[in-house]
Amino acid sequence: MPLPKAELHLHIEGTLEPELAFALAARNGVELPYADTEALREAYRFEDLQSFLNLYYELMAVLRTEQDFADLADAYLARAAAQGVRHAEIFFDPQAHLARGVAMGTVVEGLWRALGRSEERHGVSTRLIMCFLRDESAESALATLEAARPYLDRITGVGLDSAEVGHPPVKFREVYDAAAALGLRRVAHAGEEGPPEYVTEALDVLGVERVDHGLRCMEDPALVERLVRDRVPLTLCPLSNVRLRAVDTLADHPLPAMLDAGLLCTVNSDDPAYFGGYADDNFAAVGTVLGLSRDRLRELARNSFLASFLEDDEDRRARYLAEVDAYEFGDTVA
Ligand code: ES4
Ligand code: ZN
Repeated sequence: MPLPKAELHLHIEGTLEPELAFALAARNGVELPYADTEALREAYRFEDLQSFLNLYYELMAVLRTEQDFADLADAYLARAAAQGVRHAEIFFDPQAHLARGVAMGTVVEGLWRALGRSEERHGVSTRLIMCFLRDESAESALATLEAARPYLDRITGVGLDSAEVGHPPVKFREVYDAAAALGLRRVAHAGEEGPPEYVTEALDVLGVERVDHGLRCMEDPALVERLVRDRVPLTLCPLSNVRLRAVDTLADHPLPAMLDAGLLCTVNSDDPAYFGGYADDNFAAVGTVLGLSRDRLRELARNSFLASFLEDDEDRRARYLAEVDAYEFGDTVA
């Protein structure tokens, strides 16, 4: 039985496994430029974030109907449950779908078909976080928030993703102000490929409560001190960092140093279909390769619930934390 955990950095479009991609392509009459799932998997060799994003956006062409989004989310939730995930805060990228003529309602209602049944079916509670694509314009982000208005009862917060360098957080000041005024929680990717200044800007200008990745904060000791003092959670994604070459190898990952520094780190899977592992695969990898102790792994699991947006359900958070505390590790983990 895997350690109970919350997943806080997960792009639902990044859970599209090759088998489901081909099944949906056939169902929707969409041609994929790959002969079969094996040929597609061959394309999963990335140089950097952009080379991954090119494939990520290309494969989304198979997602067309509400049922497609429901099937995608349900497949993820089943896998997540098997990996010990009790609570998932799930990103989606509406602009990538709107641009292909797929309406906001199709995406949100489709995802909700799976999320609404997730507790009963998989024992996983969920939240939805709508991301803006930072390589699109600020006006497009504002229009996306406007398009989401009828669905805001299903959306907990907003995030910021896609190509980071050259698209600083300040570009999205207005839409984050508008999101805050609507009562939405705020997170943003920062310091994945971009500099530590983007992390500072996401905090100061966008008012984010959590930083997605935040890896490069380690280059700025004053920033680390601030993140520790203010208990700002970071949603790290170790296997993603290896595949997108943010670190040379997993053994070089700064997670142990970040924990030693007192940062509130969490471990997540980002785009698990592309990066070689779901939530517990990431935990297992950092446990073995980085030699994290059982206490450290338990701390990471506790952090995931502490950092989750469960303020509207503190009883549930307390139950999850009690489960982490009561967890007994098997013999296979160091
Ligand atoms: C993403 Cl790993 C990562 N970084 C930024 N944007 C993304 N969208 C999907 N995965
Ligand atoms: Zn991400």
